[in-house]
Amino acid sequence: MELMTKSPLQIARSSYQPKMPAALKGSVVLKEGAATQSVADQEDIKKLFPNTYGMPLITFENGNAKEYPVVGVGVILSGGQAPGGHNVISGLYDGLKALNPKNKLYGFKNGPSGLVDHDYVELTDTIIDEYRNTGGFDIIGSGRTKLEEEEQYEKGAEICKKLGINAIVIIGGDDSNTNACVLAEYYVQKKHGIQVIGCPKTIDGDLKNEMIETSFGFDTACKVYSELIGNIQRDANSAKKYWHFIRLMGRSASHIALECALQSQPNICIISEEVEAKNQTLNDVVEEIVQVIVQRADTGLNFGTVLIPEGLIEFIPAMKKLISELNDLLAHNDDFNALQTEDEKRQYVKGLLSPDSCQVYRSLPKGIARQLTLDRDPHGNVQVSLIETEKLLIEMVAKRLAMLKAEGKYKGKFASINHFFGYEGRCAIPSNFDADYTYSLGYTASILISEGKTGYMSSVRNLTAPADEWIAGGVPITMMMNMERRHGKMKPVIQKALVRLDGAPFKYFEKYRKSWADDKLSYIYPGPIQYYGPTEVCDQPSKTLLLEQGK
Ligand code: FBP
Repeated sequence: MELMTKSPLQIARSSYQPKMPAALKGSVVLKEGAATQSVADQEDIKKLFPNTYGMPLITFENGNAKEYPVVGVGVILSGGQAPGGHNVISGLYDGLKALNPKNKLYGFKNGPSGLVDHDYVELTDTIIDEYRNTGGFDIIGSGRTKLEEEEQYEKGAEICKKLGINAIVIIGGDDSNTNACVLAEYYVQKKHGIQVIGCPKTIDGDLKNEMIETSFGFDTACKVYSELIGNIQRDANSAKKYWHFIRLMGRSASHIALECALQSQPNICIISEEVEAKNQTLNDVVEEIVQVIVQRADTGLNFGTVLIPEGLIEFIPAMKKLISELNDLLAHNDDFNALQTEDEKRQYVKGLLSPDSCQVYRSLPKGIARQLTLDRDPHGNVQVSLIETEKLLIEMVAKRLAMLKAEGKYKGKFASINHFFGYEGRCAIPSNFDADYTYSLGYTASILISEGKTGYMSSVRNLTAPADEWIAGGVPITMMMNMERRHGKMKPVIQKALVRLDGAPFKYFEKYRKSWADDKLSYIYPGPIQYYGPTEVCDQPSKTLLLEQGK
C-alpha cells in the first residue's frame, strides 16, 4: 500500500458541491426592505453609528445579468474554530470570481492581528481547492486579537490601500462582529472607502436573532458531541456501573448542552440559564443531580449521564459575583502577577474579596479556585474551558451521596467518570448543513461587497427548508446592537442570544426530562455524521433550529 496523504472521506469531500439557495444561482438583484432599528437603546446606537444605523434589510432575488466592478477583498477568521470556516472562504472566493474573474481575495493570517501586522496571503484556486468542505481554520489561521484602537484601524487601512482591497470580511462571533460594525462605521467616517462585512460564526450558537437563524459550526459540533454522548450512553447501559459527567463547550450560553440533550436524551442536563433564573446555588445544582442518582439507584440503576454546560459556573449568582470581583481585582494587577506560589496568590485574593465572595472562594476545591484566577482572554472573559466544573460536581455529589448513605437514604454505588467535549468537535469535517450554509454565507458576502454594501452581516435564512428555498441577503449589524456595561463602561455590542426558557427547544426538554431521568431506556444513539446517503440522514439541521421553527 502506498503512503496515504488523505483519507477516502477527505478525497470524496473535496469534490462535494455545496447546495445553494436558488437566488444565488445565476444573476442576483437586491431587494431593500424598510429601514431598521437596533434591538434596544436606539438613540445611543444611532449616535454612535451615524453612517451605518438604520440601513434596510436586504434580500437577494434572481435578476438580470449585470457587470460588476473589480474588487479586492481581505478575509479574516476570528476567535475559536467552527466547522465550515473554510467553506465561507471558498464560497466568498467562488462568488467573487463569478462576479468578476479579475477580483482578488487575500487572507489575513492568524486572526485580526494579520490585518494590523500586514500578514497576509493571496488566495488562489490551488489553495482554495485544498480546503473545500474541510474542517479547521488552518487555511489562514485564526486569533482572538481585539480590533478596537484607531491605530489598528489605520494600520488596516494602510495595507488595504497597498493591496487594492476595498472590503474586509470578518468571520467571527458576537464580539468580532461588534468590532466589524465599529470598523465599518469608522471607515465610512474617515472616507477610507473600505467596506466591512461580517459572517456569523461560533459553535456556541449564541450569535443568532430573527435574521440570523444560527451561527455556523453549531450544527456539526453538536452532532459530533452527540455521537460521543450516545456512544457513552450505550457503554453505560452495557456496563451498568458508571455515572458519566460530561462537560460541553459553550463559553456562556447552554445551546450546545441543550442541543446535545435533545439529540441524545441523557438522564440529566443542566441548563445554566435556568439555574440563573431560579437563583440556584451550586449546592442546589448538586442536590438536583443527587436526587436523580438516588432515584435511579432505588430501581437498581447505578449508572447514567449528566451533561454540564461549560459556562455554568458564571450563571450561579454567587459564583458570578465572585468571578466579577476577581475580574476587577486581577485586571492589570502586577502585584498579583509577581507572587510566586499558589498559596501566596490564594492568600492575596482572599484578603481583597468581599466577605460573601471570600466564603464562596474558600468553599471551592483549591484546584477550581486556582482556575478562576487564571489569565482572562483578550475580551476580558474568564476562560471557562479551563475550569473543570465536571470534576467539581463529581466531588460535591460524591460527598453528598456518602452523607445520604450514612443516613441510610442511599443504597446505591457511585462510580464516576468525567469528560470534556469541546475541541473534539470544533474542527470536524462540516456536516452537509454547515458545508452548504457556510458556502452560501461566503457567496452572499461576495455579492454584498460587489454591490458596495458595508456594515452588513451576511444572512441566509429559512434554514429548515431545502437549501434551494433558503433566503440570502444582508442584515445591518447595528440592528443587532444594544448598550452593555463592559469593563466598567457602557459599550455598543451585539446582544448575545442565551437559551430562552420560553423557547420551543427548552420547553421540549422540560417536558421530557423527567422521563429521561427515570426511564430504563430513553437514550438515543445518534451515531456519526453521515455525509452521503438519504437526505433525512444527511441533511437534517439541528433539533434546536427545527423546534424554533415549529417543526
Ligand atoms: P468563539 O466564541 O470564538 O466562537 O469560541 C467559542 C469557544 O469554542 C468556546 O466554546 C470556548 O469556551 C472557547 O472558544 C475556547 O477558547 P480557546 O479556543 O481559546 O481555548
